[in-house]
Amino acid sequence: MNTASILPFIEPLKSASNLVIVTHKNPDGDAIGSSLGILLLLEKYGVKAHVVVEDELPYFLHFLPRSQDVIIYNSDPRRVQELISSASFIICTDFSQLNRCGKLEPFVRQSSAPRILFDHHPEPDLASFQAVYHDVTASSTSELIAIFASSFFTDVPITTDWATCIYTGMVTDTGCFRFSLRPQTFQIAANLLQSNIPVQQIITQIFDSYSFQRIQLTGFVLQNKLRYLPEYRTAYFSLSETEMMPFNPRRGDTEGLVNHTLSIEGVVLGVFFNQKPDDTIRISFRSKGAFACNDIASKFFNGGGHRNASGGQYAGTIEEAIEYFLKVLPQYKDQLISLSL
Ligand SMILES: [Mn+2]
Repeated sequence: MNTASILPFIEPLKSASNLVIVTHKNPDGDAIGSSLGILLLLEKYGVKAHVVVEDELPYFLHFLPRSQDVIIYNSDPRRVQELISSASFIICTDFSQLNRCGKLEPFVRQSSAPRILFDHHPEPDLASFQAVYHDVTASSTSELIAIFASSFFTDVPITTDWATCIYTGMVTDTGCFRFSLRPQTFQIAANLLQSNIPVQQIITQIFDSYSFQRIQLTGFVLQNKLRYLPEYRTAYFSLSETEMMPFNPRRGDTEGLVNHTLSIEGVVLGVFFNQKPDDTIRISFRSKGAFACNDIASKFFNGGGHRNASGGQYAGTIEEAIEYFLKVLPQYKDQLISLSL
């Protein structure tokens, strides 16, 4: 793990004022969990800090302590802009490229405050940060925050709220401790459990809080939209705005849908093409084992991410996006077919 660059910032962080924590747009449990984790940690030292993000939190993260204090750019752009421009430090969490913070990117770039990155995505843009606390083998950014806290911030007690945020991030990014695991992940999780966190509530909120319509949407996808290509060990589906409308989707309702593709025996690659309200096509990739779906995302769909979970985009129609994907797929046939699971 690369930690050396952060050492000169440890003490200044503890006495910082007007610190801003920025995470990626369309935030998930790790983005918010790790951001609130840093917030709660630094507040112990009297640091005045704010978490800012482009768009609103999905409903299932509203249970997180202090989530109501996250400031949403789309609701209050001027406030977020002011906070960033007057920040003495900018902490970035859970993304490796600054464009992942969306509309906040220009303000973050304009600021003269030192930028510190906490992240576990491959290939961080080192040139955009003064310090980087990064480990691609960590299950989540939240796991990294836990290590960071236990390395440098041991003079303050662990609180239940803090542990709840960190555990939520870890549970999210590991799919409830199914992947991206290493021994340390469980050691940290075990420590968090000792802090009296509401484990059952966290699991219920993250994994078992779907609306009835979301379950019906899942049924529609599996019955009518899922395509299976056994010769490529690939399954994919698409959803247009029009198709989703009858299910009255809430923000976050398509989250995790793509994982159903991998439930099919032998499937190595799963893809979800999703038309967004702004007409762009967002594409989610999931893969099993050594097959690196982020290679497809970064080479062909202007995206990236983790080896087994990544995303990209396509400018055009859903049909064109699928056609393009199907044209690219044969390049990966040998890899997909030869992979042992
Ligand atoms: Mn993450």
